[in-house]
Amino acid sequence: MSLVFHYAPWSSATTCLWALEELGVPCEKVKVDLAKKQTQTPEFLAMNPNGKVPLLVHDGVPIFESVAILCHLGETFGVQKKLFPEPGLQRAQAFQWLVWMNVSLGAAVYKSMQDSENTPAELRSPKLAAVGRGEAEKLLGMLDAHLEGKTWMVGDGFTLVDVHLAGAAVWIGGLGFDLKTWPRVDAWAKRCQDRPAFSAAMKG
Ligand SMILES: N[C@@H](CCC(=O)N[C@@H](CS)C(=O)NCC(=O)O)C(=O)O
Repeated sequence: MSLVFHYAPWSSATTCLWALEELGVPCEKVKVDLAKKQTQTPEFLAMNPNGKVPLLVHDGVPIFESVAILCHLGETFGVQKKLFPEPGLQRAQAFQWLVWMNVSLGAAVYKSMQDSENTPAELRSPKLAAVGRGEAEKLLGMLDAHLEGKTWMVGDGFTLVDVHLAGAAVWIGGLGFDLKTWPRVDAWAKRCQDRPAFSAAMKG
């Protein structure tokens, strides 16, 4: 079995890196320099025409998109280690929250960045950013309500769903969303980040 993981530190790849640390599966890690446009080389694009990290190559088969990688890692290595639900309704809930993170909360947070310095001046839109911020705050409220009376996102134990969502919470907190506004989110994210695998992944 061979696993090669292409990543950049502090990027969309970080939660997959954290998942790999939690799972403890042997994996070759290849650091990609985004500033040098190393995801746009012919060699990289041949593996991932989407031109982005994360990229996992499992036995020669490339898999891109962080949520797809997390689901694959979870199904393949996580069930036995109790880090991913078995097939069934809890697994459906795991898929639900992982997808929700990227297409709902993640998209709203990206929209809220439309007036930031990272957006080219001609594309900046304070109005769109305000709409995105409102949407993201509403969704963080939804996450807070979900966590009422719960220690972890899905089922009774810590899973890769916690990895992905709590990793995203670090990113969201760094963008000026004060997580203390959502105390259950704040406490759960800290609980997840206390894990040694999180610190290992952050070292990149
Ligand atoms: N939806 C993708 C997003 C991936 C993504 O945007 N990756 C960025 C880093 S955070 C990237 O590789 N950018 C390089 C580029 O666009 O050239 C995922 O979750 O995997």
